[in-house]
Amino acid sequence: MRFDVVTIFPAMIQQALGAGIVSRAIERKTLNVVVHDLRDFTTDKHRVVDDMPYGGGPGMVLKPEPLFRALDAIEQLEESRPTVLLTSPQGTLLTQRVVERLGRQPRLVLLCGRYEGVDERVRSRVDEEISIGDYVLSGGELPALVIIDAVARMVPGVVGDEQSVAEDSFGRGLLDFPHYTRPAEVAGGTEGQTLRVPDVLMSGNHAEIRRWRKREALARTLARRPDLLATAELDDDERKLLRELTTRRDSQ
Ligand code: 9D3
Repeated sequence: MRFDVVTIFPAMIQQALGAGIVSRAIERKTLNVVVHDLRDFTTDKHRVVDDMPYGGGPGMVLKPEPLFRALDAIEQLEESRPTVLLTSPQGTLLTQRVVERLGRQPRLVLLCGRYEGVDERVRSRVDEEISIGDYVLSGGELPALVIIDAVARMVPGVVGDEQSVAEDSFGRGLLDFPHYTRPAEVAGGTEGQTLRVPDVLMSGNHAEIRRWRKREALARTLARRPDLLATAELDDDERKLLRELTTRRDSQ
């Protein structure tokens, strides 16, 4: 899969792509990420990418021509027409469902917004606007990195363990169960308490462990993100466990 990123902070993207799972996939050529400096597509001496808003008001707006020139250049680079995304607070909220849909595209162009936004006419070349959540960021670079990370994980071979991608609890719409590693007992709780690993995880009874994990994942989802249960894909066993969790009056 190929990503082309257009930004006024290319170093911010390059730096973040230099470490981690995505970096390894780029080295293996499973992924290709090309970062383009928007200023390289200006034609004036001062490489100006922004200007004041027509109609007045605070802040600056990204000018349309450098973005159009960048898109023209990127579209020339390969045969197929890429899907063009614009990071924007007005966009479709990024969810795992959206991530899976984007992961089926062979080529994505990410235009990183900045300042108060981009000239509205740029949207005539954009297939979809994406927001990563309802909070205010300084620009679209971190959202672009979030999109690349999440979407790249959908590409076969990017994450070493295909099983873990398939089983990722979020993929089925539930929160994760609790995880433990050695030692079985550790000091460091509040008031000098020793903290233990639940016995079931050391029992070697894999059927029981599976059931405990299902119950914990459901209990957590119920407590923290009950909204997810409306759309989660539950098997018969999980539906039964959930009924038990919701009808138990003595819980908490
Ligand atoms: C006063 C109106 N603001 C829009 C909600 C102005 C504004 C805030 C932040 C305009 C641009 C930005 C910069 N943010 C992004 O470009 C952005 C973003 C975000 O702020 N939050 C979540 N996802 C995204 S994707 C791009």
